[in-house]
Amino acid sequence: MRCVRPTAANHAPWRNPTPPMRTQVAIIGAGPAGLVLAHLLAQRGIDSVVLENRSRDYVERRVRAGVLEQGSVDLLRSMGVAERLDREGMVHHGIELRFDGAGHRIPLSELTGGASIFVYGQQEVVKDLIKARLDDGGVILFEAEAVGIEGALTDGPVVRYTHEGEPRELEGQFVAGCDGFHGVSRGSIPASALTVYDKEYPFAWLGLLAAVPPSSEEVVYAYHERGFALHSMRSPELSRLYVQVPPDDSLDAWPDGRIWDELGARLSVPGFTLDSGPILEKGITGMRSYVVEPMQHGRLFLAGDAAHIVPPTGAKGMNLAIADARVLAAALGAHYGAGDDALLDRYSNDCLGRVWRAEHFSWWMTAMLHRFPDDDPFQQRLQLSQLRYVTSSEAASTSLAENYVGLYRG
Ligand code: FAS
Ligand code: PHB
Repeated sequence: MRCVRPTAANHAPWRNPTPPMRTQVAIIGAGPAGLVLAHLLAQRGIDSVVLENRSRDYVERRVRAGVLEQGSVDLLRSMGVAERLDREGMVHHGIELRFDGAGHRIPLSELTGGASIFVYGQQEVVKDLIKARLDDGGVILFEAEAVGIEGALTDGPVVRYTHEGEPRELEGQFVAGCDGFHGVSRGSIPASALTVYDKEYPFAWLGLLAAVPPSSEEVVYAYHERGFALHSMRSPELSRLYVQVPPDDSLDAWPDGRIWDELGARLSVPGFTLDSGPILEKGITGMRSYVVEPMQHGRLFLAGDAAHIVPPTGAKGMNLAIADARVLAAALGAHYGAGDDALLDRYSNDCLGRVWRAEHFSWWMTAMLHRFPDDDPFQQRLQLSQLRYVTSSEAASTSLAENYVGLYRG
């Protein structure tokens, strides 16, 4: 069934001044989850419409995640949307942990039979996916805010949304809630139908994008008595860095000079110089672990941040979103291709094993690398002992490496 645009023939004027649009899968959200899903569905001949409440320019400029797992890159390549990623993305074979005034490299590829990570900004992934969908004639409505979902327990759920100031309806046979943590999908499910697992951390990350070549070739995580810091990058000309701050901190308290001084102190090891430069963008992001179970309710399926959040210390958020979309696309493919709903019925279970593994790894990396406001010398000794073990034991560093590059591939 192709997307049915309203016409005089299918218009029911008594229902709504603007006739509803119809599609097979209504997707809320044009982030990694929604866009990967739309593309994978189209490859299976399944029609979808994506509703995105922000403008195209906004979503393509929003600086967020930066690390793609091997499995995510392999999927994007199989989708035919990785040409620019392969040209501009940076392949990394290791990361560095810094503590006790020294750097310790974790050789990711060596420890995982050759798997790598790819540093390529989330906004670049979003740009590539939007272009591919629109080039293929896909339907993405920007500045279209979903305001409610009705009939999730029927075989004809309806998404109410506003577009160009007008109330509208999108009728689907399924709804994919890919609208992130603050979207409308999860909230449309009765609380009695869900179990929420939620943990907030007593710190946040101040993230910045700077027009300065990276001072390290690989991603660096630093445990320091002043707090955590992270050195990453987006290109040979652009650095992406983060510094741990109190959860209620404000950008007003962080003029550029203070940011560079603090990063320099926390990343300092002999022989290392942190080059500073113009800061193009900065923001403070809270740290949270969150999972909702199940990730489905009738014909409404949650994917990505709509269903789960991880602290970014494990670089998992975007990768989890992409992996959920892959599972949901296969399940919908089985429904439409073979009338088989077994994969749809177990979508949530098929996702949650991977989700909880990433939740644990992200929590583990966060607990090991951050200074906690209520920690004490004993806690700090435990963290240092763990860091020394992880960087000196092949078994322990292999465990970190296989989680970091991603345990689930294909
Ligand atoms: P997204 O939030 O990416 O996309 C949801 C989309 O739905 C958005 O475009 C939103 O505008 C839209 N939407 C919301 N409500 C809607 C409505 N009612 N109607 C229509 N559309 C609606 N992860 C990492 O791995 N590493 C990082 O460094 C990292 N940094 C981050 C920094 C910030 C500031 C944030 C907020 C997140 C960060 N993340 C990071 C996590 C992030 O990358 C997410 O995991 C990833 O974007 C998840 O993708 P989606 O599930 O598609 O959700
Ligand atoms: C990033 O490059 O934005 C990045 C890298 C590693 C992380 C989080 C963010 O753990």
